[in-house]
Amino acid sequence: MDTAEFRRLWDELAPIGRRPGGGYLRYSWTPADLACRDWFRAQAESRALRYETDRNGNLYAWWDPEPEPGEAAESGAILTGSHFDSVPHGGAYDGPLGIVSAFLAVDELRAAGAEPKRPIAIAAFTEEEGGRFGVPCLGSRLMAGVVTPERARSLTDPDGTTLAEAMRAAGADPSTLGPDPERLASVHAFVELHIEQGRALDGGDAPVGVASAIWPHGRWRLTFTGAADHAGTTRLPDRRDPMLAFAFAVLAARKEARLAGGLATIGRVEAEPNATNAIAAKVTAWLDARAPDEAVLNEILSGFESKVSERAERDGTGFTIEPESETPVVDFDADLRDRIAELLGGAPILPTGAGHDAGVLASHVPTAMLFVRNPTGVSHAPGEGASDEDCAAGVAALAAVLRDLAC
Ligand code: HGY
Ligand code: MN
Ligand code: MN
Repeated sequence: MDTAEFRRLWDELAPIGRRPGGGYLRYSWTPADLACRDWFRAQAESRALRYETDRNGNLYAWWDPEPEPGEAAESGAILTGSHFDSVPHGGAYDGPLGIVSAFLAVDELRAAGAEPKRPIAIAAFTEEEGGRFGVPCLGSRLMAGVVTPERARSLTDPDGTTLAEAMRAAGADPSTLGPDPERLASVHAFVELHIEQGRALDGGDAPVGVASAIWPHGRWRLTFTGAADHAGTTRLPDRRDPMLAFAFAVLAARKEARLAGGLATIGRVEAEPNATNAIAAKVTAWLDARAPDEAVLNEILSGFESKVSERAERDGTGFTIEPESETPVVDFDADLRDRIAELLGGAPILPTGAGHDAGVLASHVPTAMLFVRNPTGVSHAPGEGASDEDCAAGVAALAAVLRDLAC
């Protein structure tokens, strides 16, 4: 795969959803998402790949085998692909790199005259980031039955629009949402290529690594409640200001994570009434916590919850913490992992703290991930990137894996 071919296809998709500052706003079921879906369909159809949308709004481009007369195709599809949606003002590569690379890998296999013995499908999963409706990997979790269609339909975005309303406004039908066991059963293996979200590969010789595991992680909604009042006339002792426990919580999250050896982030907050000259009535924030194992994650959460509860009580304010999504540790299929690492000439094997649809599907089908070197490690931010050379190497690696598994 030469870099010019990668760059040509990459530049076709790159403008969709890009903001003037360089970050991306590709929220599911918005015009940017619909433009990505149109792009996906055009890529599928221009390659005579069978285009399909499943009951949960995930997309597929199928390269179906054409067995010789009297022969039968092997059962079980090899799925690859990733997601289009981004975090607010996220980077260009998180998600789309796996989809663009999959189309180019199919091109490379065809150029080499390869023919699939089993179906190959390129997938684009919806709402992987949870950037609009708050639950990550929603498309794959619905397919796997991990999230109920009722809960999904009622999820709301920051404007209060439900997923069902957003889908209908986009011309999609939310009544079909639900588990798709037959589809899962039809998958022989899933291999997701993704930009590395970290710097483990940087400085090494290998442009592509293979995932071993995804750290256990989750996101929790924090609600701090107090008494709205006048900023200029309410004595300090008379205040029940929820901002105090919120501010304490941000620092407590960091301290508990540091002491326990994990990660904790509070990067999203909403204050009501959000007025300069009024004491807040309510503060809502979200905790993202991750750790190398469940014990450390639980240690962070229990320390955080007890200390913040104590502070809120002292301030005469309310505090609740509710899980929005929790992902147990994911260990990718060891045989598939080792087979791919060997195929790629002894590619480095590394864990990640980032969640992926591959992490959801790993409980149902043999699953692997390829990571393309990210020289800065930056992700979920406009500075995310990888060199065209490494992206082309990722395409070649994915093509080799698809050939090994399907042709
Ligand atoms: O947030 C994550 O871990 C992933 O990038 N969606
Ligand atoms: Mn992401
Ligand atoms: Mn991603």
